[in-house]
Amino acid sequence: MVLAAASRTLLGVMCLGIFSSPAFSQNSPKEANHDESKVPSYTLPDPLVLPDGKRISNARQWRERRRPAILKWFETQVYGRTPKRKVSMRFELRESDSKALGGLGTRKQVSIRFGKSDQDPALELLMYLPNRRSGPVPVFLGLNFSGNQAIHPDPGIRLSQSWMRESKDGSVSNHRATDASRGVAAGRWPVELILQRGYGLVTAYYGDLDPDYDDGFQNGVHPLFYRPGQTRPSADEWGSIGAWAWGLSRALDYLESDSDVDAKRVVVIGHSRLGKTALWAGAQDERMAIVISNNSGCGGAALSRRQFGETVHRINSSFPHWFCSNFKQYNDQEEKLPVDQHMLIALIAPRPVYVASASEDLWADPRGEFLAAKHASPVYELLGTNGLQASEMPPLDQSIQSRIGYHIRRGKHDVTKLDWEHYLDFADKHLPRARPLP
Ligand code: GTR
Repeated sequence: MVLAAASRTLLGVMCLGIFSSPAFSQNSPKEANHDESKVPSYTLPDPLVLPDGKRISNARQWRERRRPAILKWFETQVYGRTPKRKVSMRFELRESDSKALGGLGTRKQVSIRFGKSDQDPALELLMYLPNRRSGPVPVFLGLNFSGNQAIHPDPGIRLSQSWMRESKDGSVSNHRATDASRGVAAGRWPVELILQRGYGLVTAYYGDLDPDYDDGFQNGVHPLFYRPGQTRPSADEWGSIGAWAWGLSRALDYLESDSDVDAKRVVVIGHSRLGKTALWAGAQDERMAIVISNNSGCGGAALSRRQFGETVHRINSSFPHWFCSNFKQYNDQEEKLPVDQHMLIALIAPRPVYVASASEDLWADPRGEFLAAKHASPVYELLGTNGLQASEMPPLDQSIQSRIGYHIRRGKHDVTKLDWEHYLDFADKHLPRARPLP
């Protein structure tokens, strides 16, 4: 049984010499498997066992020995190291309206400008804060796929000026968003509901940080960090997911300076590739209070070793720029990965984390997402809280609200109102109490 097999310890793989002659798989990825009976038997690395076989038995050992080692594996083998160096950053309030959405909220738009020149990239934040508030508010913070103007038809939202993938419906023309894109993604962002529940929403277009195509990292924020003579990240340095996650941390830097926001109660959320990004951001940046992964799949919440739906080889072929180059060593060799994605979730411990799947989203391996959440739980328990309190996947649409939350929604790869309702309940339950509303 997978659960039993998965709880065994992987020894030997941690031995450093194992990658001395990496066998890169150059051929095209195998046909995707969507048949549970064809999932290979696999053994997961145990997050609580050191490479020398010693068991981690207290929070201090986790904190000082095991956690840094796991983080380092993800940095050097999966997403790539995020530069530690700081770049210059300026915050500019571009616009605000205290009577947005018929008076329900305040809209603010803030540019975070990186680097010294106006040609350098900027992250354009769109914020809605509930007007019914009694002090700094908790917020949901998430990147969006199609520009801020796509998340709501509110005509006050500034139209994104960043590069976007061409689209046939007229919402993008010459790689720039048009007015036709206003509100096209509104179904994924129930702004009014979020405000009515007492939370703010902060979002930004992910392409502001790094346009989502493989250009050898010549645009976006990567070049800001190149050493003299460097022209692209080295094999263990960040790819696009790393840059998007870095941007979430810079948004949080801004939020720490905004007295309308309670920066200790920021819930980071992302869907799909941006769900991978949210998990990686929350693993690295412990200021993020809660992390929510919506249908994040391969390289997100799903266990790589199951090879169900999208695989490491497939994702590295379709999106060669998302992860670090070292990750390609594991194409068709998932068993050689020193980590698996349950350990990414464990890096967030003991902070609350929520993993959500969708029943028709087999590409993202719902069961693999559930199992990763489950196998992160021993770390939560070691740290004195609960993990995912379920031994089997719950019925469709029902939410488990333990310290690791989980649901599998009926339907497709998407973010819906039902997902948000569960996330809002989760935030209500796990964030330190907000002040009562006036
Ligand atoms: C798919 C990709 C997934 C997921 C998704 C998305 O094409 O295979 O890993 O990230 O895109 O982000 O929409």
